[in-house]
Amino acid sequence: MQEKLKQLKTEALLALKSIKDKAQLEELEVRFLGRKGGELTELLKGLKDLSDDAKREVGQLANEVKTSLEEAVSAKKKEFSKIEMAGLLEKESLDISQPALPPKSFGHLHPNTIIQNDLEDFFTSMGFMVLDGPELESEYYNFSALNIPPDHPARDMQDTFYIKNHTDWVMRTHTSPVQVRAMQKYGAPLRMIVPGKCFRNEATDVRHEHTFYQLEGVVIDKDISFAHMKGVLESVAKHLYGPDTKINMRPKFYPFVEPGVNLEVTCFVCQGKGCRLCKQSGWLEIGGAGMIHPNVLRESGIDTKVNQGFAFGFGLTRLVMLKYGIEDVRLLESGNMKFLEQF
Ligand code: FA5
Repeated sequence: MQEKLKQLKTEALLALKSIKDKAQLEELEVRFLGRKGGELTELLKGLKDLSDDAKREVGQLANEVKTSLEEAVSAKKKEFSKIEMAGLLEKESLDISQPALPPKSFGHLHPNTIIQNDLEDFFTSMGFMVLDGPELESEYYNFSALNIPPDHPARDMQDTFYIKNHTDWVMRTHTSPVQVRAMQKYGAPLRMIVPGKCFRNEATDVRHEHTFYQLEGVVIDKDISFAHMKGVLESVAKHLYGPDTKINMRPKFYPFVEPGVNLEVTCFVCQGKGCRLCKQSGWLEIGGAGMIHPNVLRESGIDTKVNQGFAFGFGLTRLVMLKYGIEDVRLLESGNMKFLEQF
């Protein structure tokens, strides 16, 4: 039996040498050391027929064989684990010199942003600063400083979102409050524009959104006249819509300018002949403008004896609609990818 044990050990160790993977190792473990039917277990069943002395001797040898086989199997297991880990690490390794994969799709600018960027470039080329102002505005800057005192009916022209428990705060209804902020900060002379988001409590339709963009502009200097204003507004219209575009200015009341005008451009659908979109007028409204009211200049710290100026407020959203022939303003803020992917 001792011979058989030694032979089993030699055979098992030899077989272990040619093992190539974990599965083969498991098979081998079951074959030699398995509790049920393993070769060593089977061999040891013969122990019971031996004398006590022989049992002791053979038992000791059997233990040695079992221990050395178990150690050899466990060493092989560790070897395989190391190889497996190295393989995993190799798979996970990061080659930072490898060129990046090409992106599957590109994002792009929103049409509002395209026109805003374009107009910022256009105005900076004429020496205008580009400014920003708060969207949550004080009631003072949104109305009072613009010559619209509390309880004045002119406040009804722009229905507002007030802030709960802060009745002196509003979501700004136009970009005009930044006129006053800019004059107070920079004084005269001044040339600036403010593109930005505005909010109104509107019954929304194809032309009116609760959230939309305007682009405000102010010019203050000595001897600034209505003619300068007309020149700037006309050059914007021609820049955006082509050299044949004409502008029309109709008198309109805005409390912060005098005189004030409603600014229109040639309808892009009928080229001025009259159609459904322009309500047969041949013109489409794009904003308001006028010579800044002396009350607003004084409130902003401008010396009205020396300086005067004009202001304009384009509906930037409207400019975008006209540029791209968008018939429903609500599409612009809808997040509708089918619509946005066209730009
Ligand atoms: C104003 O907001 C004045 N602050 C403009 C101004 C500035 C006049 C400086 C004089 C001097 P009005 O409410 O008309 O004016 O709006 C100007 C433009 O914003 C409109 O012509 C229109 O193009 C756009 N607009 C107004 N309300 C909405 C709306 N709900 N949705 C989309 N565009 C709008």
